[in-house]
Amino acid sequence: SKPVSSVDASVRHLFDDMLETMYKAPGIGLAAIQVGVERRAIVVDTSKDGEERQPLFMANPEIVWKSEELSDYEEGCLSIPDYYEMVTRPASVKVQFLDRQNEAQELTASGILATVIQHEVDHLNGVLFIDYISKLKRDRVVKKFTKAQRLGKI
Ligand code: GNR
Ligand code: NI
Repeated sequence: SKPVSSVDASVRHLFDDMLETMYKAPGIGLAAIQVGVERRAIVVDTSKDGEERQPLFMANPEIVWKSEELSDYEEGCLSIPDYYEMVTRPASVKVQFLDRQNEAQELTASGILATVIQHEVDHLNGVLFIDYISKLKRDRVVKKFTKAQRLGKI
């Protein structure tokens, strides 16, 4: 995905569309490429059901630091429906980005937020969580979706 030159009204509109799609899914993160837009924009909200929503809007997110400590999460992806697998990633990351107001921000995240930010930044670079699992498991998933597509089920 290509960098956003600046967060203007059109990017804010994209953010709003993405947030609506993410909440509707429902999901806790979404990258623009998942809605067919090749821009470096992601939205994330890891707040729990019933709690106040805490959307994060990030343009040109860049992970500038990763902890040595690792953590395992069972990941899923809206672009790979109904498939979940454990993935090991750095437990904490520092990310720099442009916010909704086009202001440079820096955030240090841990827990599920760190995992989701890494998952979304990967999408911008054409990387999916299944790229971290065994070849045997990945081949099985890719085969299943290739077949579904061939049969017109996707
Ligand atoms: O909704 C999502 N849940 C999730 C759970 C664990 C690790 C990553 C994610 S992101 C995913 C939504 C999605 O596919 N974003 O790209
Ligand atoms: Ni995903």
